[in-house]
Amino acid sequence: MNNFNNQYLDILPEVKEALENNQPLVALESTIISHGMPYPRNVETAVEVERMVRENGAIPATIAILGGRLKVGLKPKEIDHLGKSGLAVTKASRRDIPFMVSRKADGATTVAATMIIAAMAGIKLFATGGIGGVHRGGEDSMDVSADLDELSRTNVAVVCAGIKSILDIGRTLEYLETVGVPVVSYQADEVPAFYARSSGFKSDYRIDTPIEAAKALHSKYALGIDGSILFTNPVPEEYALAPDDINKTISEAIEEMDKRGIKGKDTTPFLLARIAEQTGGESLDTNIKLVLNNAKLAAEIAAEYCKLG
Ligand code: PSU
Ligand code: MN
Repeated sequence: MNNFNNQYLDILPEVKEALENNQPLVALESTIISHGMPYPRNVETAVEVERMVRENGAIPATIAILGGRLKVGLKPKEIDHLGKSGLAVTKASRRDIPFMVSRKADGATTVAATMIIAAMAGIKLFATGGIGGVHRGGEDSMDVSADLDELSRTNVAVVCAGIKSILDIGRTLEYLETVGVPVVSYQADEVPAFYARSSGFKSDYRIDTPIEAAKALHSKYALGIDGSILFTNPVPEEYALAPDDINKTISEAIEEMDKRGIKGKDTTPFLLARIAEQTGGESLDTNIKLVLNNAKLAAEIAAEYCKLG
């Protein structure tokens, strides 16, 4: 349901026009800018990702909350502001949106919050790097990202590079099965593990073309089955990190996090920064490449989805 007259939304003219004309659009999140990467590479990446979406036939709409307005499509100045402000901007998930609005505050939107705002605008495809999930030790801490429930209820397909091994991949997949989110891998049989191309876990379905992805999504919504399809897209071979090496780095980062008593929403940003530091920036390079790769696939799926009417 398009709702681009929603009084809380500020939709860039180019995005509005694409919505009105059933042209392909790809939503992009902003937590990845403020909390996922260091400045200035975060801003450079956000700009590059938008370019990648365009080169592959879709209009990008980076989503954030600025001064309490739900922004669908950002101006370069606004992307720069989010990147420069970094951790000073609130990481905003589902629970935070009403407070950012009522306080006229800024929020960098997570996967969950970006999905909500994209759905309000009527955007069907969303590209990111990684989603949240069940954290390691989540069976005790109950640290389960709000992204997972959002995927079960909000009608926006998400293209990501799989489940990062800072998370408990097996439990994350079990949770997604319980809440009815199909996990699909692109040109692969296994769910990729973000930095690495394989996780050892088989996905629910394999697809090999964007048109197959678009058809599955179209069927889901034609049937009135709410929620997302999670398309997992392995990082290109040449940028992938060796699973054993990166898993060792991740385990050490988690140990350090526990020692410092870091919890809740601060865990993911801490781990990403720590891993980038420990790999001498290698993980950051991989992270950027995989996001670009996902932006391309999301644009291709969006283009096919529009053709289905
Ligand atoms: N994974 C990444 N980079 C990120 C995130 C996850 O590789 O920036 C962000 C996304 O915005 C995701 C959020 O929605 O972290 C999940 O945070 P939490 O686990 O606190 O729900
Ligand atoms: Mn959490």
